[in-house]
Amino acid sequence: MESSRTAVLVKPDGLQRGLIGEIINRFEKKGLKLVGLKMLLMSDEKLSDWYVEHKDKSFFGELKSFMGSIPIVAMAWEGYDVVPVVRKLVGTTLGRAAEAGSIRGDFGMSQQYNLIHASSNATDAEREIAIVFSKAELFNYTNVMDAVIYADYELDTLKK
Ligand code: FUP
Repeated sequence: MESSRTAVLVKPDGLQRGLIGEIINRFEKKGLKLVGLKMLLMSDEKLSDWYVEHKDKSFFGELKSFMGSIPIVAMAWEGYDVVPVVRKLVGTTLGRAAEAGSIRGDFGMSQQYNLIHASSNATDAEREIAIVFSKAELFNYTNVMDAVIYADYELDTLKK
């Protein structure tokens, strides 16, 4: 896999818990590049698109109502293999079972209140980024730190 983008949402519980800075800090320290950042209240329509894979599940309505209860913070991150890298930093769905060292593992106890969303795969990432960001809200720039984060042969892949 090469350089790509992934979508992250800090959910209402993450905002209430004061974890925005901590979460951004972890992704920055890992060596990922922030290419989009905004705060928004997710509409029911956006949430229905976002969680389309869960539309027939019993928890769909409750999940949407939780996610639309107060604003969330949306981010787009870029990097080599960024989708699986971010999923690993986020941890598995159930906070109380998530790996220590992951965001959910370090800060969460719940299934629904699991603080953060991260795209599952490249197709979902593209779809999710388009739900919350316009083209003008996504940025292309050179991260000078990439020169010490990646080896030359990895940088060559990133530039393609
Ligand atoms: P994840 O990919 O880890 O974010 O988790 P899923 O796509 O499996 O689930 C999406 C969201 O639905 C999770 F953040 C938690 C929530 N959920 C519930 O609220 N109740 C359930 O029974 C299962 C999932």
